[in-house]
Amino acid sequence: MRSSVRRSGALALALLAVASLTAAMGSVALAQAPVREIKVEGGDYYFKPKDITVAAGERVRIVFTNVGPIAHELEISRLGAKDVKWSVAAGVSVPADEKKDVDEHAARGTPEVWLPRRSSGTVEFTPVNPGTYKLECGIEGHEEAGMVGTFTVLAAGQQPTQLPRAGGLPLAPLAAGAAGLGMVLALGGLALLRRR
Ligand SMILES: [Cu+2]
Repeated sequence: MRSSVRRSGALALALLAVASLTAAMGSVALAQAPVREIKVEGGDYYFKPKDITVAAGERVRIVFTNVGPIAHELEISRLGAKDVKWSVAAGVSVPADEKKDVDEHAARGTPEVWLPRRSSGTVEFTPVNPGTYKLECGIEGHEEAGMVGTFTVLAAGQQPTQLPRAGGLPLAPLAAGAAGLGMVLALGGLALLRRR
């Protein structure tokens, strides 16, 4: 009897240890929720893809590559996104007036990146307002020549189907599962301790 009590106590402690570890793994996975990375190629005068769909509230990173022989922009007008951050690849120089313009757009929640010929850059942001917006190149005459598309924001939690998430693994359900398992294990451990 006595040794079985001791054994169940040890088991309970082991369960609690595994429980907290599992729950911790779950929260780490949640904290590192994947960014939806979308690669867009631009040239004279197109975007490929030209129609993009994401969900409100998810972090989006557009990697824009200008393969053309002249400068191009990628801009999502009136999106009202949160935390817009843009950058260009190392060694790519952006004229001061263009940089100022892109910075001003970012401050207003309009994602934009300006690129000289044959270069690449990124713009990262969190869309919050569902709707369909214009994806365009703001350089004069380019939209009319074909550098235009759509950027659709679905309601939060809706899953765009045409694009895989970066990494391809549905991390959020896995994380929730780990956290749930951690809770079950913790309850089991506590129940065992109480029985002593
Ligand atoms: Cu252009």
